Amino acid sequence: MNRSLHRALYSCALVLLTLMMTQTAALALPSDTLTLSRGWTFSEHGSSEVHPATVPGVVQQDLIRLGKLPDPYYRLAEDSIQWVGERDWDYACTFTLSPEQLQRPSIHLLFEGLDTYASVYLNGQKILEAENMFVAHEVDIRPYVKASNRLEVRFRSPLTAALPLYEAAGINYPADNDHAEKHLSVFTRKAPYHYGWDWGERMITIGIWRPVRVLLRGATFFAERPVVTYHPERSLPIEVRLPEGAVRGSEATHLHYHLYDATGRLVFERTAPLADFITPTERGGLHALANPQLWWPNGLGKPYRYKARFELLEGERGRVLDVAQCAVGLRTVELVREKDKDGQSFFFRVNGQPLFAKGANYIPGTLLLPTRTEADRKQLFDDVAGSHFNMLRVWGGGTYEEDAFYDEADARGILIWQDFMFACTAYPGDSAFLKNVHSELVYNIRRLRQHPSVATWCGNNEIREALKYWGWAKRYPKEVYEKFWHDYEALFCKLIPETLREEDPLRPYIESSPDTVNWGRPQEMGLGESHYWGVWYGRQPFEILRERMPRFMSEFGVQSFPMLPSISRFARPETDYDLESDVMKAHQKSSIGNDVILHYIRQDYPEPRDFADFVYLSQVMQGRGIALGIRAQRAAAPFCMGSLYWQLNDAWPAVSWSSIDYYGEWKGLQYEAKRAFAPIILVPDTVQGKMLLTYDPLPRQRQVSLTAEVRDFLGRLVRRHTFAPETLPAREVGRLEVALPMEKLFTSDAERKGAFVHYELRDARTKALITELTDYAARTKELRLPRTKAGDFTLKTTRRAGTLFIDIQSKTLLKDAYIDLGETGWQLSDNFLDILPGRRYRLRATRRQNAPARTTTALPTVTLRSITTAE
Ligand code: BMA
Repeated sequence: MNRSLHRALYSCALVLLTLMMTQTAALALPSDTLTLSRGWTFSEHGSSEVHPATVPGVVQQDLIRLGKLPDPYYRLAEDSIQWVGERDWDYACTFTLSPEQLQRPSIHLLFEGLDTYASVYLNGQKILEAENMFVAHEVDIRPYVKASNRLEVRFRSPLTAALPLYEAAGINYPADNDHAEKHLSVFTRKAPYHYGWDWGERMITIGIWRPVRVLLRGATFFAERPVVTYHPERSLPIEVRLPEGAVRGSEATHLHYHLYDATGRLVFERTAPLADFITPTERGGLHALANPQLWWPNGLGKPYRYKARFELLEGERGRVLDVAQCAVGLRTVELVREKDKDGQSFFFRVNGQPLFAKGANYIPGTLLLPTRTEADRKQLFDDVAGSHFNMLRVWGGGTYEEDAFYDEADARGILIWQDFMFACTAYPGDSAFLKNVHSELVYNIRRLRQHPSVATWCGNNEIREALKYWGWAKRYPKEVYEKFWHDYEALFCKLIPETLREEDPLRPYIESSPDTVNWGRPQEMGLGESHYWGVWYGRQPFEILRERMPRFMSEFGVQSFPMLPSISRFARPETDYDLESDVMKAHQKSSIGNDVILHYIRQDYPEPRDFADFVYLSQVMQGRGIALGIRAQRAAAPFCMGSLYWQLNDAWPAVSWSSIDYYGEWKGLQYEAKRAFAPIILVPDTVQGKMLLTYDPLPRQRQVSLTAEVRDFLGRLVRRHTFAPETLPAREVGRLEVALPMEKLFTSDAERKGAFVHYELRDARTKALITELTDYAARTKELRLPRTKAGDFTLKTTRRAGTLFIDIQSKTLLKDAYIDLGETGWQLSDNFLDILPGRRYRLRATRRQNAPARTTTALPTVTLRSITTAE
């Protein structure tokens, strides 16, 4: 390599002098922070080939950038990328400190995340050994730091690092999602899904995945932020507590605390000795506030946030030694588990009000975690808040998300059910493992506890269920199986709850999800929360979701294919557009997947005609089926008080249970979920002959009127039925049952197969439309749908500024119409809808905020597919 280039690569920059506080880091960042993000290099250990490195980043992302690794998501790339995770990699950079900076009493190096096994050297001196990607490391480097410094981070392959532990244990742990013969993943505190999953490829990433900073502080500083909690039952309801050990150094005597409202107006201020905040007293950390604004979840009010600012003072009016700030949301969250006549309740109460949880399970949006952008995050929260979600479960096989994720959840009113990162396998329980996990617990609990959005902690995903029902008792010798239980209890029944009692006593803890109910034991459904997999794994019809009703549905789902424009980004139409092609099989990680998808399509829909039709029908089936479940669960309130489907998103382009595919395209399910999670919905049950009006708490009572119009598929009115007006009471999760006179709506078999019923719910006074729904008295495949001919419908696309308008009108019913723009990156105002005969539709399409820029100004070619139209 050319020497000057070599030198240039090694010369590192001191970057970004931030004179700002971050509001979210658990460790209150001091006023003087150097972020080391430039001038890094990386090389394979032992190789002289040195390349510029992205920090934060992982080796794989740089190798892709350098053209040394293929796009890991394209076609069959998976096998060819595995070598990277099997090798060791070195990172290095240099940085300088000015004479003034070297004078700072405290100089620490902060790694916010190292993935995973790393030895860190500063000027040749080893300063850190890391072995957990979920923790930050802060090292006092004052003894070793100089004007010019060389920092080296040497990573070992997580596979070779874990091998001795595997061999010493003498057990191949269950971990069936770990796509290797030896299940090494359980020994390593690294995102479990990196090792593969039943929706994910395997990519063992390695690198400095979160920022590196030099913290230049005074002799006294905040090592932890004060914690603000809200206790409405007390006369002084706001508590500001300085956790023990939160202040380093000996100069601080007082804390100056300010609280600002959302407009920046100071609403409270106090200076008091530290002791009055360590054990909060009315002279210090306890106070009231006139008219406190509460933080509310999406749909129930504003997610109001105050801003708190804390100053450490030397003397009551003395020097400011350090500053910390954070957003504060005043709210209470309880998880109510009370014995009742049906078993045991399971619901969240927010600010005293029972909440029906609406949302989905979230997995990391890529395997290359550091490549995610702010636009990705904003788009994600736009998607979920716009679809009326109020909760996401951050599932335990991924990662604890970055601070900005929880900030966004706080700002959008999305409650977070936060799993600890353990999923679907037994784990070791030796003291070294538990010690490592303990540091992970403390770090993440402290980092996240100030977020009003974080509603509950949960120990793990499905491990209790697995121990009981996944056949491990037979698969392993008795003593091994007993060890699994013993280690399980040490971690989830002891270490985690004990740590939470110390660090975050107010927040609920669920030991394992599901907590009690196994889907194969319907008699248990009244006891709590369930992952209902009778639909999908049990191949039961969707309609069973009306009967198998848990107290809270925390997972249920079926798979579909990604959108066709998305498939075109990872597969080649000529060779790969076939269920049996190697590429499609490689992107379907569930061994039973395509068979089960076809099973469910055949229940309700005509046989798919070709690959594209299969893709389309998989989405119609998934959307309609899961929405049936969501509606039934909402209609079963207050018995059932939550509906989180599996799964919101994808980590790579895959056939999966997601409702938004890897490229951000909404599948049929996301549109259906948005409708089914709307504040007021109609839930018809044509079999039982009833209609349920189901609604989230309303600010005031509402008079509504319901009408039903039966029309044939050419739009001709068959009959009209008006129901008596009803009153929806205010302020409760409600349901109102109305008898559906099915025999009056459809009077013959011909009508049942040749007509639809369109319901409209209107405000009785203003006549404004609240919600509408089209329903059928027969399965789609039994309907006598007219074959759509050319000229039966019109589709016109126009553009005004950045918005496309798509106008549709049809003479015949277009059942399950899917509007395809032929390319990814567009957000449609609606899709996967029944286009009713004679009605005009105008859809809007805008670019998604994280979509790549288009390379053409031409209008996209818009096509329409429905059950009876091929194109
Ligand atoms: C759920 C999840 C995942 C899995 C999914 C589909 O139970 O917790 O582990 O991907 O099932 O099988």
